[in-house]
Amino acid sequence: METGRQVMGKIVRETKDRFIRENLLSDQFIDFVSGNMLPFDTLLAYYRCAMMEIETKFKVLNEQFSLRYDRNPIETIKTRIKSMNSIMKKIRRKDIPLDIDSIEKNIWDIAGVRVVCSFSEDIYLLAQCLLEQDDITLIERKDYIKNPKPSGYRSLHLIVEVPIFLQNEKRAMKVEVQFRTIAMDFWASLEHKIRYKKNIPESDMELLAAELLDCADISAELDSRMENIRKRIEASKEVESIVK
Ligand code: 0O2
Repeated sequence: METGRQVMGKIVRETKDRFIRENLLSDQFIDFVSGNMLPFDTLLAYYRCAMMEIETKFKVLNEQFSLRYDRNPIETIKTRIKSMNSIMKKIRRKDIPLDIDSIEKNIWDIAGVRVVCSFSEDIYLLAQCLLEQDDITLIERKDYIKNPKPSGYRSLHLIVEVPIFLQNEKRAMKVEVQFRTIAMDFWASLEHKIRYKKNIPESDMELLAAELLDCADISAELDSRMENIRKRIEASKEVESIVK
């Protein structure tokens, strides 16, 4: 004799199974995977190349800054290719056709480069240096530093196109570049982890969101105070060099 709990568990399992069969394993999805694996892998390889191009550009800029100003504006550079799972979720959310051309045309963050800087000013300087390069085309700019998201999220997002040179062709590929300070990155990483915790009761969510927003304000304040300290040190260095 099954208990009520076991019956409920069985219903949940069956519903989940049915959902996967009907949604994720639809004929359309299976056709897409079996017919497009090679072109899809090729597309991902192109995105990896584009990501490397952008990463190299930032490494070069960092080198040049360290020679010229005796400091590195970039703390870390992280790169990632969007997982198949996230790409599929985005296709569903944006309700776009399930084919390679449509993925390339509509999903702009398959290749992602995150540049973590020491100060907010460095973010704008590096963004400008990147955009001034003659092989870079700006597609979209979202400034969540000047206009933070309601969650408190701050970061400068650029979607750029960069050419990659293949054996017989030149191809322009889109890359999403996210610029953050260490404080912005610290907040976003923790907020992301907390947001995806599945066992937080709905009743606690509102309170947590308010708390996270407060933490975002504190991190913005910290960024601005650190930037002021740097400016003061630099100003005093200038005075010293004039006096000498
Ligand atoms: P992942 O794994 O980081 O790629 P769009 O891409 O235009 O369809 P949207 O939401 O308008 O969708 O893009 P937007 O605002 O430029 O933000 C996309 C990315 O920014 C997210 O990627 C996150 O990396 C980051 N982000 C945006 N808002 C938040 C936030 O409130 N908190 C945190 N921690 N990160 C945020 P994905 O696709 O979610 O995932």
